Amino acid sequence: MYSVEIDEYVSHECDMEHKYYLEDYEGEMARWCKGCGDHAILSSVQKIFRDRQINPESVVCVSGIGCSSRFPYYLKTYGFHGIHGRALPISTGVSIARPDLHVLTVMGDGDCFSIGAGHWIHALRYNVNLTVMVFDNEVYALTKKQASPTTKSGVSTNTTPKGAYLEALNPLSTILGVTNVSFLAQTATWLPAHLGETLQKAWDHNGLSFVRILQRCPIFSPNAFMEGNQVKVAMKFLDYPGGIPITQALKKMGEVVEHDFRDLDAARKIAGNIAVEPIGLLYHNPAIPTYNEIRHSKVVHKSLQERAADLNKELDKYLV
Ligand SMILES: Cc1ncc(C[n+]2csc(CCOP(=O)(O)OP(=O)(O)O)c2C)c(N)n1
Ligand code: SF4
Repeated sequence: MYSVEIDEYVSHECDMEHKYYLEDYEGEMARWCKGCGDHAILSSVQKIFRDRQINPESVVCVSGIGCSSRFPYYLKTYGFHGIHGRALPISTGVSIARPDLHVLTVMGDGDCFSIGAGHWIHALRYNVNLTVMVFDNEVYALTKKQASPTTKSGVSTNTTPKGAYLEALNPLSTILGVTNVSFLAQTATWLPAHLGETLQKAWDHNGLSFVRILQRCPIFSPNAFMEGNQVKVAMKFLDYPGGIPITQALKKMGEVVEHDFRDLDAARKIAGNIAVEPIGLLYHNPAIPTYNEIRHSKVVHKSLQERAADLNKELDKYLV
């Protein structure tokens, strides 16, 4: 009666090389639309976790609200589907309280650059220890096509039927203008190998690693980056030893420029030209202290007995 269960259990236990399989990171069945770039990001993260044998219980995935923010349902780790725009304060709390866990923050462009903009700037300045991914489809998708800060001017949406009036926000320039920024990379959902390499680099960074992912939404912003199935957005691949590898296949998809990711001024210059999307590592400075380190170095850690003595001293003040 019990033999099947025992056999399965034994075969898993004996495979010492792979303790965790892809299915160990698979949560609910993803309900994103067919062709949605979010699927590519999810499978990239799951593959990285499998290849690196990440313990699912050591990761907390925190999101806001949006199509992108359904990520924690589909990734089988600890998860927190938060409030629109508030993924970063929640992530900050988790990261400070539980430095032993790795926090993966997921937001959409509306979530991060609009309602969450205040948190975005300050989380960067605090350099909280987080891996942050923004899925940027240049529209509010979950609420069915309102203009977001990164919607290009002239693009028709439900809130701007005659075309968006304003020039789009440049998130890369904004990020590189914030004090203490320590990691910025950009990649795209239609470049799976580059996406995977970028996320691995971001994962390894101690501090806030910010990855803007240009994300296909074939339903509400099909023309943002593509024309049918062809990539139409102009791309500039950033190449440098120790950066994100630019393969021969990528070299055929756009111009390649050498960019030293340690040079903040050079990164700002590249980020300033959004007519051509830079793809790669824009900036990396691992020397900037994280807020976690600063915070924990300032806190005096007292023993249980010392804390009890302090409490008794306070209470003694109210004795009559
Ligand atoms: C406080 C608050 N304001 C507005 C909404 C409605 N709302 C839900 S998702 C969303 C925008 C989602 O767009 P984005 O963040 O770009 O993510 P996407 O769906 O494109 O992944 C909005 C405005 C909300 N849920 N809560
Ligand atoms: S509406 Fe767009 S972003 Fe949302 S699941 Fe569908 S394709 Fe993805």
